[in-house]
Amino acid sequence: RLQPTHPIALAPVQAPEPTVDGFVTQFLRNLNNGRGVALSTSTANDRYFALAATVRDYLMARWLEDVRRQRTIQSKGVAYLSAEYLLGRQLDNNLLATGLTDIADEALVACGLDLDDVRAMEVEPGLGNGGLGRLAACFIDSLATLGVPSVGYGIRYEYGIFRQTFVDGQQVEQADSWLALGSPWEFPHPEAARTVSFGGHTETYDDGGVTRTRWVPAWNVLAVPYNYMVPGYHNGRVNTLRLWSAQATQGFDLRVFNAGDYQEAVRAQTYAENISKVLYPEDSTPQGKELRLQQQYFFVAASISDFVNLILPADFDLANLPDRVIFQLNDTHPVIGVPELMRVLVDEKGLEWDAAWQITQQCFAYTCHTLLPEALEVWPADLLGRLLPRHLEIIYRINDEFLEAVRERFGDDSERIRRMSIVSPDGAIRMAYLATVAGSKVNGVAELHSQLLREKVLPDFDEFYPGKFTNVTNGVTPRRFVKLANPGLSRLITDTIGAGWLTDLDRLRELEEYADDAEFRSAFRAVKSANKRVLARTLAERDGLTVADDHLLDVMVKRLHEYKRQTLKLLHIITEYDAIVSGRVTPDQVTPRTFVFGAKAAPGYAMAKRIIHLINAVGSVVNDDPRVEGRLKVLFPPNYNVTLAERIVPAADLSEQISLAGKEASGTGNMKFALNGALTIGTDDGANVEIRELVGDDNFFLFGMAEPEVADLQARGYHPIDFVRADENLSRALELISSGAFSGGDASVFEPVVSNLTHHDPFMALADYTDYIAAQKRVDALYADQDAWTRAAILNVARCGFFSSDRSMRDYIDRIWHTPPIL
Ligand code: CRA
Repeated sequence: RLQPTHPIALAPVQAPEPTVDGFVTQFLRNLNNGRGVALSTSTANDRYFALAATVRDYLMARWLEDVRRQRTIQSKGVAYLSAEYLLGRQLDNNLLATGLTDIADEALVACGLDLDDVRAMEVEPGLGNGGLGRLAACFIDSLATLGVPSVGYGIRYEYGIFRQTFVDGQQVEQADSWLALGSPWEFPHPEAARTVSFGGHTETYDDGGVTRTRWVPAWNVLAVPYNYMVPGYHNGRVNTLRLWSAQATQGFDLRVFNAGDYQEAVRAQTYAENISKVLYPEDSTPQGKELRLQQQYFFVAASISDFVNLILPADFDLANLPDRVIFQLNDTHPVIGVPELMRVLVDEKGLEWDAAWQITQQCFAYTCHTLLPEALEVWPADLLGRLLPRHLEIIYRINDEFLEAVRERFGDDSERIRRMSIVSPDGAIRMAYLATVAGSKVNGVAELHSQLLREKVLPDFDEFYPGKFTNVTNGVTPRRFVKLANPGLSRLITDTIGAGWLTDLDRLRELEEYADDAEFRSAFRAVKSANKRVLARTLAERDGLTVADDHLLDVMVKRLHEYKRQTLKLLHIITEYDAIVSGRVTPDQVTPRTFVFGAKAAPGYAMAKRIIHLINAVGSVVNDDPRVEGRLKVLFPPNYNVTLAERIVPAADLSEQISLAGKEASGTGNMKFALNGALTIGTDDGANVEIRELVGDDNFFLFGMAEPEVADLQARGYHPIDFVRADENLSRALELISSGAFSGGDASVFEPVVSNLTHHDPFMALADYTDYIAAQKRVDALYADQDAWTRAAILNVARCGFFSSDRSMRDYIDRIWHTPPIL
């Protein structure tokens, strides 16, 4: 092989000069050579692509070096397996990581361009539904910032989470064609494609005197990796996110095409490509669809093959696999990876079953993200057997051996065996149980959630596997959700306590003493006001909405779900409205509030969609009523996403975290708001509990039943109508809806919502209503004292450093992964 001799070829890859001149030169080069246009004829999209390419160029040398280093050091790394990554826009984040934001700004001005105009061209990759997907994005940011070798594996959906519009107040979904203009951040590597098989049957064969099993699949697809840079913050590190795209193995059939059957010629291609076509828009509830299982197996099989066959050196001894990798299962979606690794080790690499099982158990760990029993994935055995016959056999054997061990320990307790079996009585595969049996650790995502997971969802497993269960409370990246989203607050913090807090968020504690400093408080308030004006501008441009700048901004943004109780929030709004229009209070007795909602409903979730309709209906009545003018306003901008969150969160005064206790596993929006100086009104649920403990009861509006009380009421028998009778405000609010006051007199439109609440109310909104209204009165009282409010808001910021995803990652490393950073 020829050796390089040129000095440039011998030197490490060079980044362009980190100066305005260097940036301008590189930007124009990318515009000319990369886009094939001159500055004078370029479109906004050309300029966005050239800018992104320029940022990439600055990161490239570090990325190539990190990839090289991770391969040569061969230390243990994390392979994070997640069906979702809700990344948000990349440009600002990547600019921030390089520390070149100001230089880029100046460079563009020097080219006669405005960074904001170019920014606006970016379409966010919405490759996730909500909290779980956004969490994965925060985690890979923190792993890069901590310098931990890791790869995020997932799916490159051609269409991400749907774009939401409202037509007559009702949700209408549109395809999210985020790739329509291409993406400047991805690097396709078709030469590194993996083949993923499906269907067929299994057979035994004689392998030199040993009987072995093999899978004879019926069809294959190609998994083509697309790499994305995941830069650490100011540490010169760049990790990789690798998303798989499905392609047909042999493209279209030219023979059939020539014979004139065009559709048939591309059928295989279309079928294969459907696998990565679209994200399932379900949040917290699984979709038992064959295509979904195909998606799951597709990305997990490709990822395991990538790691085992391409990343590891060819002579690697697989007995040592646990020293090189931990596959983290982000909920049950990638759990099919467990039988897949067994299949690879036993069938492909020739290991003995027991040895393979030893290895597999050390190589996986499982994070559960829910408590809703209906949200735990279960696959019918016949579906699994049809699609992945070998995997079904492997699961049965794992289950047989597991149940044998249970019998050994507890005797032939058939009730217990039935409860613990990975295969349910009706023959379905319980993926959470499989993950628990196979995982070296199982964790919940907040203290309360982990406790309930052990005590209520998987108690038998907790008893059987002492020490397997642990907690890692979720976190959020302060780079995106404080520094980028809230530059004003970031500047104030740095001016007050100095730099360095963005990677050491506990340092926010140093702000505590300034809560009593009048000058700091007024600076803090000024930041909040400025953020409200930024939001007002955004909503005006984006949706034609107006935001008053003297209102308390009361925000509830999250997926639309009955357990999250958007209806409880609505009942509060209706109660306030009713109090004014019925003359029981005068408008000036009401704190002026703007209520902001953001929420997408799963397209098949009829009740959630009806609640969206109701929010819009209440909004238009309230907003059009001159009697409440200047006092109450309801805003529901459509298509809530990461980009909009970055505007809403820093502007909020009040954060609504009002799920029924015991239902929200953690929540992560709650953390973002508190870190940006909003006060929380919330139940004792998920991470709210930890937020309240940290910020203190005086700086948090707690209301509602705690989880044991919920369980108690459930056991005694819950009759929502009792609560309607007991609270006149509540019965009036419900009556207003039933009377058709928000549906032009047509009582039938929202009848299903009211009747569901008064007869079933599965998430006990009515039981918590009275206490919720009382807590809102405490909100009003504190808000009336701006100094006291601001003090509480500052203490929220100062005491929430714990919720950095850097801390979450350290906890995973210490308790589960044991993957030290490489320096
Ligand atoms: N829907 C939980 O409901 C949690 C996130 C991230 C969720 C949230 O309370 O903050 O996960 N669960 O841990 C989930 O997706 C499949 O379960 C969520 O995002």
